[in-house]
Amino acid sequence: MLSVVLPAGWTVRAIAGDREGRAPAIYPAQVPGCVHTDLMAAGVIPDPYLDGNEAALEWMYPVDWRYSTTLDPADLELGAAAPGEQVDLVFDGIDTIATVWLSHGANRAELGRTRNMHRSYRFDVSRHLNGNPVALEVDLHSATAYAEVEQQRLGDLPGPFPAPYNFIRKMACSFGWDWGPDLRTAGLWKQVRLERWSVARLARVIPLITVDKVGNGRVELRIEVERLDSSAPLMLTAGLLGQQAVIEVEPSASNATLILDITNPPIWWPVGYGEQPLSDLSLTLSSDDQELDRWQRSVGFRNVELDTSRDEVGSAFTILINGRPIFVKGVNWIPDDHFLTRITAERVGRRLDQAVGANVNLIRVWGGGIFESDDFYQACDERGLLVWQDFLLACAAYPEESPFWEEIEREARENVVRLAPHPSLVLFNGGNENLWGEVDWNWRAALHGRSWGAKYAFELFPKIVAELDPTRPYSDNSPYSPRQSGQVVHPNNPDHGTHHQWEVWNRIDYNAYRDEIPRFCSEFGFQGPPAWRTLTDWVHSVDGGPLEATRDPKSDGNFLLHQKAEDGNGKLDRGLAPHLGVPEKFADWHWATQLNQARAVTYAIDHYRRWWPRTAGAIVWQLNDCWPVTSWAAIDFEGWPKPLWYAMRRAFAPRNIVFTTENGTMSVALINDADEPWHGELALSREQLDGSPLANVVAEASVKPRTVALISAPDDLSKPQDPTTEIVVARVDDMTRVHTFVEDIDLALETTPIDTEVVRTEDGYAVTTTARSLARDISLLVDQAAADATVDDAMITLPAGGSKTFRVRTSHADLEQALDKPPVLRTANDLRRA
Ligand code: BMA
Repeated sequence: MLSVVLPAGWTVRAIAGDREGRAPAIYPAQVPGCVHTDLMAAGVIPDPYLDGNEAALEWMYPVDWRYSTTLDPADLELGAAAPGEQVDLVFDGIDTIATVWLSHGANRAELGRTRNMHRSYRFDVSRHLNGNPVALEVDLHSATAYAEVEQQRLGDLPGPFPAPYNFIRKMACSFGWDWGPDLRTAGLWKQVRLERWSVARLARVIPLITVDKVGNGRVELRIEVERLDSSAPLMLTAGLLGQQAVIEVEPSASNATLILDITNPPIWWPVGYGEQPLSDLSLTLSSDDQELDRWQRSVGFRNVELDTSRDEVGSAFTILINGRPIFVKGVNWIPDDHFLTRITAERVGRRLDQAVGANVNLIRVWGGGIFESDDFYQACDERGLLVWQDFLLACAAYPEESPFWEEIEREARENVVRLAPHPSLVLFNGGNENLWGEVDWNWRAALHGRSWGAKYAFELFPKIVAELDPTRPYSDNSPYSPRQSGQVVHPNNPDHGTHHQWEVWNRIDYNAYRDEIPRFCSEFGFQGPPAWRTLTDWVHSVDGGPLEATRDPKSDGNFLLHQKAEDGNGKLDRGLAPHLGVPEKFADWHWATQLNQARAVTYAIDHYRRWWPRTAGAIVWQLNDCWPVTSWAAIDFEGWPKPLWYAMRRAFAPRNIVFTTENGTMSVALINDADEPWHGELALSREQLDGSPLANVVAEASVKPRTVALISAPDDLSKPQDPTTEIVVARVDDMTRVHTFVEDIDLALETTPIDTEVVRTEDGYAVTTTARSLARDISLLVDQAAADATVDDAMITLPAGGSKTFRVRTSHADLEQALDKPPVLRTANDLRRA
């Protein structure tokens, strides 16, 4: 097999629908790439992420585009197909509705049509290659026009947004989301290759990897070959960890199974449980000692189970790896850039490092995005990040009619096979909020008896997983209640399976997180704006000036364009009011909303962890952003961690101390998610904000590995004389946690409770803060000091007398004056004067 990636030399032009002639010329194009990034590079359109540009690009929705290049056999070292050979033109991904043409002079031949971004396409082009250059054209028809025609033809189906994203197999959030721009890209978003082969090639390789109870590994390789010569003898040879297995493929057969039994292979564990050993698994296809094709992946040995059994509460949802139940500390993942082809392996690696850095052990690839790149899953394998993969249905009813049924089947099959080698992948899930939508969002009336697409979740996907990859568990949807015989349970019932908690954020205060004990909360979250630098670099006021200089930045049109949630700013303010109040000044509001986001989300995480093993997972909505926006993300589009990231890191740390009040009794939960027992002394003190002691108690703390211990506080600790001036402080080892009896707005907080010392260090500064009185959530918003600055911690609460040194790294030597005051150094206290 000779495989050549098509070289540069592509162009793009509008061929229809450009009503005002905005893209009149032929422009250089990148493959992989898209129209938006090409036209941006050519200076035809402005950066869609900047200011109000997104809205000004709607003219692109109805346009048809043509991508062209020349297949020159001389450049491609391919020549013409010899007798007995085949040359295939392979598109790994086309976005989306395309007709592919090859032309010799005036002779134009249609190779085929495509209508699914989530799969690849292969065309036999042997008869078109005669040694002379040939023109390749890919005509991309407007995704909007296609989807609207399908919507008309089949009748509308309910969904959360007006755009008809459910009538085309294209990334749902291409059409905008409540955190994403509506740009509707078109392009060749993955590699295009020519593959020249003879006799046979590997058409499909599925490695099914399991480990038995005593630790022996098995690799079952299910192989399918495509033959040109049905009688040729074919040999398959697999190798792994020094072992080999060989099998002959019967003449005219196209399937074979190879087994490699490996005694005591190194075992792959999720991060926090052990190492992530990976080994190279190789497979060659040969005939008469001549190698025809080769396949190679790095794989790992581990087992996965999903426990959804009935119990006294309802139905569990617990992931077990190598027999060990795991508390999932998860984040939901969306595409890391709306322009997918800019998401380099390096960018993915950085983002996943940030996930691991926040003590996350699972990433959920959400169904409104894509099946991610091979780089993504490989990076998860290497880091021990478990992956939960949604099939790509999100928040809407989907047609079951042709061609959607066939396309969804093809994309599911292709991706289940593609992802099979990755030890990180531990769950396939049938879609996001479809089951829930049908029951709760008035879909039934709109559906008039039609299905919402239930057959995908209940029949097609589980059948495909069972057939192609029975080593991985499947769940019907998120949220869902595992189906038990004779039982009808609401899909979002917290006692059963997975649960999404969106009442908080949309309607009620975050204190309500603790009113329920879900078995597994796979979505919950709270918004906050991006880092100040990201916001002000990307969003200027509609009159062109700095955002913060306008009279009312929160009502500015550009600021609102970068806030996609329904009544998002209203919800932010209503979320702030009972806790921190709503500051007047924009800079204070920005800090307060970031702070409230961090507090709200970690308030939920603390609660979910306290209830382990009844609650077996918490997946925060959301880790990342796809453009500069106010959203639920912990890390903004530019990669700046928001205060939530630091707070989440602490809340997800292997060990944590959580205050909880249940049935009027205050307790301290000691959470030990580590393999070693936790022995220590829990020191509790009730004290004044200025540190004056009121009551003390010391208790022995002994917490078994992977368990939670509850220690109830005696009355003289938990009952304040004056809740507005008193707190309870818990200390174990070097950990300190503070409980307040009232919200900040009612707490007699000092507005300037800390002394600060800034000292220059080799690579930046050491900023030491010492509290004279309770100082809440001390944070250095270092993006506001320098573009290259980082800080090692944030969201630190110090009781009076406490001290903390923050390490700031930067190349700038003139930040002394900036680091000890707002807008860089902030506390929750300073909002009391805002
Ligand atoms: C859930 C998610 C996303 C959405 C988020 C925030 O519905 O599945 O669709 O972005 O809530 O509203």
